Amino acid sequence: MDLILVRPHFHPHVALVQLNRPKELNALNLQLMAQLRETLKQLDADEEVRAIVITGNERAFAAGADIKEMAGKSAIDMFLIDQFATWDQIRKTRKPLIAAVSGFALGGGCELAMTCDMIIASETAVFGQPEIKLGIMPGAGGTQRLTRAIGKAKAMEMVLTGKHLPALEAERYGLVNKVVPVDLYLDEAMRLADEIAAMSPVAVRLAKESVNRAFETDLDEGLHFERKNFYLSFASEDQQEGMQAFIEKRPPHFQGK
Ligand code: DAK
Repeated sequence: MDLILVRPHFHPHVALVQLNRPKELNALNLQLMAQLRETLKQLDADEEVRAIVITGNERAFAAGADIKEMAGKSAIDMFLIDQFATWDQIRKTRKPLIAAVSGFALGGGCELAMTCDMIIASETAVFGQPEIKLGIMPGAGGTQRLTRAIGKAKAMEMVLTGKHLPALEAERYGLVNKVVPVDLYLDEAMRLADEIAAMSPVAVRLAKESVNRAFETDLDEGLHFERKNFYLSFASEDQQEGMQAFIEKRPPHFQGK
């Protein structure tokens, strides 16, 4: 299997998805991407799952799309394969996605990490968009998401030279939420996922949608969207439970309703 799905016993509301082509540094071939798309679709529909962690292994999150698979392709082949549909579907996952990154997150690997909502990195993680060295350019959101995350000057340098960005710098520029020692990156990502999974799934979904809007619209429209989702959160049983639990000085038990 190019992908391993784990439902860890001690994290009842978190799913862990592991990219599993270690010999190829988790190069993202069509088969792996299709499996990822289907797995995320299934997890998105599973009421027990409230947050999803995507990881690779210590050496590589993913070293990019599979160059050997892409090398002989023509523009029309690429058009007909329509990998963008797969990437778009992954992007539309409604539950929170956390990338737990160690080692290489390059090209499509960096783009996949950035498609997630948050990134926890090990000290050994390196991010990069080296497509330019192959005579192409990023195609799965790299020029857009990297620029929004770290600003034009740094993004331009990375995209035009293929230069890597080490974890601590990535954290300083705001690409990464937190950098931890290599033996802790997965635990830290699972801890963050647990923390989110303890919240109201309805409120989390509405809030994720609203934060994402900040990147897609102007301020007026974003505020309008936020207000509609804010009102909607008052239609949930979780809102009643959250506020009642506060008043009764007890932890809330959110049902996602
Ligand atoms: N594809 C295929 N194989 C890869 C690979 C990749 N991206 N990266 C590494 N491998 C393979 C190597 O070929 C090698 O295989 P063997 O020779 O053992 O058979 C094995 O993994 C170990 O790699 P190395 O021997 O090279 O290991 P090193 O530690 O020496 O170097 C490295 C690690 C990560 C610096 C190096 O492997 C490297 O530079 N890899 C390529 C990085 C890269 O250029 N990535 C960007 C690829 S282009 C699209 C969406 C997305 C994309 C395109 C289209 N659509 C929606 C249409 C994305 C494009 C890309 O990502």
